[in-house]
Amino acid sequence: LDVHAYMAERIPLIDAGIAARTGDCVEVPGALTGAMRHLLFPGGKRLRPVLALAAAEAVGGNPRVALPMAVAVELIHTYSLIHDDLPCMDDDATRRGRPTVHVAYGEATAVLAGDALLTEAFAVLAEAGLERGAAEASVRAAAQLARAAGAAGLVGGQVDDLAFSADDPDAAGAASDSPSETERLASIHARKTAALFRASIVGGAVFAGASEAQRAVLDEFGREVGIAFQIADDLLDAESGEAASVLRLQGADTARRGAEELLDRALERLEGWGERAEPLRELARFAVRRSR
Ligand code: GRG
Repeated sequence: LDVHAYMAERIPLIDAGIAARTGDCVEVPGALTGAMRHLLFPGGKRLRPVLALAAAEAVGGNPRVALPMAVAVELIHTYSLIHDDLPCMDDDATRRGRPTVHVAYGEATAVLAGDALLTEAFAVLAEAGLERGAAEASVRAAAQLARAAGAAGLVGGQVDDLAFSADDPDAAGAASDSPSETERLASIHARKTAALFRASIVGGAVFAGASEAQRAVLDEFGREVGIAFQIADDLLDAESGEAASVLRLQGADTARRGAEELLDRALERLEGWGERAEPLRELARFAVRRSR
């Protein structure tokens, strides 16, 4: 399976789904719509939404049924990037070679565009439940996504990461029994990055009717692939001369080996899932071994 061809085939469906939720609308101020779409079109790799569709396939479903999950997760991912770039966070002027949202639209509109994308993600899931009679899947997917995005997931991971990057153990709530630096970073990766991978994959499969056992396997698979992806991302940052938190704790070779071990473990979990899980396996390999 050619993973690039697979992605090229699926991304137009995802893009159409995102465009349908973020188009011009008389009730929405034009500048807000522009700010919401700024990082969505052109977008990034669309890795999380493609994973959602592949997870639906892996449990025998039509990938299209997972489209609400794919759209919701990309909206959340995009909101997190907009807020991460803000002056009060990473203070980045460019992302993917273009001005960040606050540079293009002003800080207040960037904050509000993030808020609107976060809210819209849950509207997508709730409405999918109403429109398709997929109420249970929609509630289950929304619950997982809310946990992944909230205080115990993305937001909490970001809080701890800001403290970690500032190297301020007190701000991270360090106590005499505080975890080692390695555990601290692993926990940040698990919440800041892997939680959203888990939600994409489990949520996509949920819309295709995944069983409890399948959901449990995919949850672990998503966790391992998500952490390995983050390590690989840190290594790519380091190669391009940026600060990489993982390299504060271990050498690049050790980190690379760790990512490969996580990937192997994740792939082993899908042994016996057959040909229909091949896109999910290939996407996992791509996430961890890509060159950018
Ligand atoms: C939640 C308030 C709040 C702020 C945002 C989690 C987070 C906090 C920001 C995300 C920024 C970041 C560097 C997260 C780590 C995960 C990561 C490497 C994201 C980049 O993902 P890609 O490579 O991005 O999939 P593209 O550009 O392809 O969409």
